[in-house]
Amino acid sequence: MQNLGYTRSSHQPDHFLLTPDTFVRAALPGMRNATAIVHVGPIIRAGFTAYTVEMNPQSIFTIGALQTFLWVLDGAIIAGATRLSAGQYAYLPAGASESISSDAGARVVVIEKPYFKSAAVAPPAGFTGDERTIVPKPLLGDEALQVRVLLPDDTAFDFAVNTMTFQPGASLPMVEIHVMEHGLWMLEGEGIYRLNDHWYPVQAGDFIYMAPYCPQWFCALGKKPAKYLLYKDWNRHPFSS
Ligand code: UGY
Ligand code: MN
Repeated sequence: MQNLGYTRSSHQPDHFLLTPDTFVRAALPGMRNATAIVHVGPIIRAGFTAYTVEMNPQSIFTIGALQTFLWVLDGAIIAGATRLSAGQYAYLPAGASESISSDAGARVVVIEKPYFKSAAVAPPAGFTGDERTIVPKPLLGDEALQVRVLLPDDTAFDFAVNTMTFQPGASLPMVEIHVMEHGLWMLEGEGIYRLNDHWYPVQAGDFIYMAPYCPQWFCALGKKPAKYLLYKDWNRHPFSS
């Protein structure tokens, strides 16, 4: 499968777009019969790791050394006593070691981040959730752009994970430039992502990393909604690092 050296993937100093044709799979320590596609991590000075684990019914891996967020892309996983399927998710605090298996195969997003304590609040406890139970909120009053906030709006959490759903033609209301970094999984649909001075066609299956202060803007194209899962660091003073 070669395409004369062409790919939509692009690696720039303050962002990258990774498309599935360039994904490279390798097991991480502790994984059995599973592989990981590591999208981003501390090697490029990101403050978090983001990877997708591909599982079959014999797969098992352990998470929880760092605080961890899991999102099931498809299939189903078993985390402790809980079965989670597509659109369901889990938050684990640092040290809550958990074995993840799958009875039917799955693809699961894993986000890990060192927890930055705040003197004002106790660290959060672990929990599981289901995106379908989250009431969406229009972004700045735009009904065509709905945000679902997956972690509680609580300063105990030092990061946020949201889904954002854009009707065709809907866009971010401004070019954002901010201190937070992002990891982004395109879940559905397609559109144009502006990252710094590049405009990329993007679609479901793509991953995007945005470094702090990377100019960013998105507009959904096509005939059905575009949706992405978005990580950002949050709720901490800039000296917390
Ligand atoms: O929350 C955010 O920073 C979000 N609006 N950014 C984005 O979608 N690129
Ligand atoms: Mn943003």
